[in-house]
Amino acid sequence: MTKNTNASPYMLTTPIYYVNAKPHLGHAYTTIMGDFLKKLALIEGKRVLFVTGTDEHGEKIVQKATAEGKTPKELVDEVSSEFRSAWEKLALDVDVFYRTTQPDHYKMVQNALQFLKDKGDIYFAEYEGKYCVGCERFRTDSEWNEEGLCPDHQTPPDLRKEPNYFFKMGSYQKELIKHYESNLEAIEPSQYRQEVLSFLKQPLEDLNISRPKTRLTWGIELPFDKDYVTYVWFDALLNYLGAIGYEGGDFAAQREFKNEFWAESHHLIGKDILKTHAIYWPTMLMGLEVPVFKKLHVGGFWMNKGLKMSKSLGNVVDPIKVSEHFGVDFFRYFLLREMSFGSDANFTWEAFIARCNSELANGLGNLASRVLKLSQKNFEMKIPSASGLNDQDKALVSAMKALPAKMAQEFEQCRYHIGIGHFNEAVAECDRYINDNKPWVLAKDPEQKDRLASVLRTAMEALHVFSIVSYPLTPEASLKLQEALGQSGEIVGALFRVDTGLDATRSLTEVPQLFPRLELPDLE
Ligand code: ME8
Repeated sequence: MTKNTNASPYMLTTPIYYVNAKPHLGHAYTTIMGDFLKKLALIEGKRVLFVTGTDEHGEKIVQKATAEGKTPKELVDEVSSEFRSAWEKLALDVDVFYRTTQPDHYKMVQNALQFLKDKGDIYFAEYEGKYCVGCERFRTDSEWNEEGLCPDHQTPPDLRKEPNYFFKMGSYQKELIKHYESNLEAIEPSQYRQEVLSFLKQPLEDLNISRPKTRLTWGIELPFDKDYVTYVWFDALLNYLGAIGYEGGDFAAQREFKNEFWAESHHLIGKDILKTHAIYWPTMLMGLEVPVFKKLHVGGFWMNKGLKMSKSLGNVVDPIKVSEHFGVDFFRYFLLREMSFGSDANFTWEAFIARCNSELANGLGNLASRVLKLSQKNFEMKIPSASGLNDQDKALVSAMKALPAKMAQEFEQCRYHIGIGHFNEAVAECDRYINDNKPWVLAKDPEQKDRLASVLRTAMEALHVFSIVSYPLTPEASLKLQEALGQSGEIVGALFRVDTGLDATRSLTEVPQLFPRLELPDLE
């Protein structure tokens, strides 16, 4: 990979996940989406910083550790490394794996708190509210369902009354509304921006940002009161700045490179944590005098039999087992293609197998194998040169060259599944071209050798485009295809090669099987 320091920066983050249970399909989806967006930015030639990590403080971590007879430290070390290794097994290209128990994080959070305290944004007061330990936050009266339960965790509220420290979140309400009203793309899909703006019609309360040590000691001690630790969300959200080296305190005075990534910061989250990211986080940034992040990308839930897949409900699919059984490409393809980003989707094995077989095995897999085998057989291992292209050939080549822009148009609107649909339609168009031109018939007639060369070269140009645009989607198969075509496999800026076309001085290599047909797994 070449390092182009002039390339435009792009920062992507996932939530940092709680370590009270091992990673499941929902976490994998968000991290895969991050890796997909990273790879898209890479082929566009950007310089990307992809951040994920683990959220290791708070009450539910202590509850889990106690239940398992471990210290919180033992639990967080163990589960954090499971997350790290899960992303390695899924071949996700993470740049920073951030842990909220790393020592520099403690210092940064304490500096940030002191900065806010010194400017008068933090005060001490009595508080009474209804807490959800699963969400690790107080929910307002309207945020409990008809049975009085947390809609995400199906648990009753814990009534709490105690003195605590507060961040003057309410004082930033007007500025926040103005920010969302003037930045129409700050939260996508747009229904979530509407949801936030309508929530902001109510007066915004201040944020309780501490827990007395009599209740909880597992956290970051407040720099101005040793009897309190920092509220877990206040500590966790700051990871996004910690990942680019923020030290707390005066952001503008700290090193230049941070602002560069921060100005292009994209947070990927699930809709369960919209409020903490769309309200708590930007007001914290305003208090800290740091520019608000560029964009929130809000995903829906993966459901299993009508319920959100979640560790507390125990209905989760293990992403490692799926990808060990089927390979990472099929798994990520299905997740990215099946879900309309922002809405909920169901995970079923039937849908998984059906999509992978009909769209990958029968799609690009079959096409690549047909075209490459015919080329190898009839032109040895050379890329055939086309002596003359007819209108149909030219139309196919130009349709393929237009494909990346067509996909990008959908991706920009978060319609990833539709962009991927355009990819499948382009493969189908190329299939039709092959069926119309019947290269296997041309191959039997020596007088048609030139026409055969033109047809196969046209189809190989299409395969070349597919090998590049499929990199974010199915990276292993993309690289195999580039290798089979004898092409470089250089990723950064690879989209530029769509216009230049195949490097015909290279020779083909063995035809790989890109996507074997899948069978329904034995669910036992
Ligand atoms: O909320 N479908 O961590 P968490 C889709 N530590 N995505 C899902 C999902 C599902 N069924 N279940 C989980 C936390 N996710 C905090 C975040 S960030 C400063 C702190 C994904 O372990 C989705 O991205 O509960 C969701 O927002 C995230 O996992 C919640 O992970």
